[in-house]
Amino acid sequence: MLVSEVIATRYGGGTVERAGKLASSFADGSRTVRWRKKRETSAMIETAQQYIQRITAHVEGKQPLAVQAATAKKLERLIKGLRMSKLRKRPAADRWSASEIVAHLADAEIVTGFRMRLILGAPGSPIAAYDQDSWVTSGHYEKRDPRKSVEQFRVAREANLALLESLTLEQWKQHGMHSERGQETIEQIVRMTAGHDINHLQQIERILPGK
Ligand code: NI
Repeated sequence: MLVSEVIATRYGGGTVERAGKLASSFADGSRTVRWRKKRETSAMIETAQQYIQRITAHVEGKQPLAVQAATAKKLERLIKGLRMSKLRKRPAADRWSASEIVAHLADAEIVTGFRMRLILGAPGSPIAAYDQDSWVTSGHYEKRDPRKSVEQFRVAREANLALLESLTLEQWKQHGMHSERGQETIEQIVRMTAGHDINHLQQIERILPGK
């Protein structure tokens, strides 16, 4: 059994309580998420701890590495055959389009890959948070080709999974200090990344019904 499979098995049970049904209504979030219900608008501030719980609840009972390995194909399937205009259409003025979501996933995978390498190279390193909404604007996500975003995601993900497979058990326990979430080990990052995948896959499914 590979080291990564040992870790995956360990995570199989899942210990985090379910965040509840409300969680599926969240679009996304690192610090602040906006919760929209019908046409009403209500803003909720989500703490770092609530974010961790909400995201990791998605992987409860699942193997994070298996989840991560399946995501690129799921994204490909979700956007397959759809016109660019549909993929770039926002469900509401302040909600991301499917194309923006896959651009976010593609960029987030680069961030995650960098963070894991940072931790492995110098355990205990500080990890800077980033403003994902600002990246949508500054990175011109509205101009991204969603198929290219999925390809970027797939390649970055494969590289990161290959790195994880090579790690020793001690390396899985190494951590960085996230500026908002505190100590985060490679194991936790892998688990959160898998939950983050599911969160956004579900979000895309809601935007593109019938897929
Ligand atoms: Ni996200």
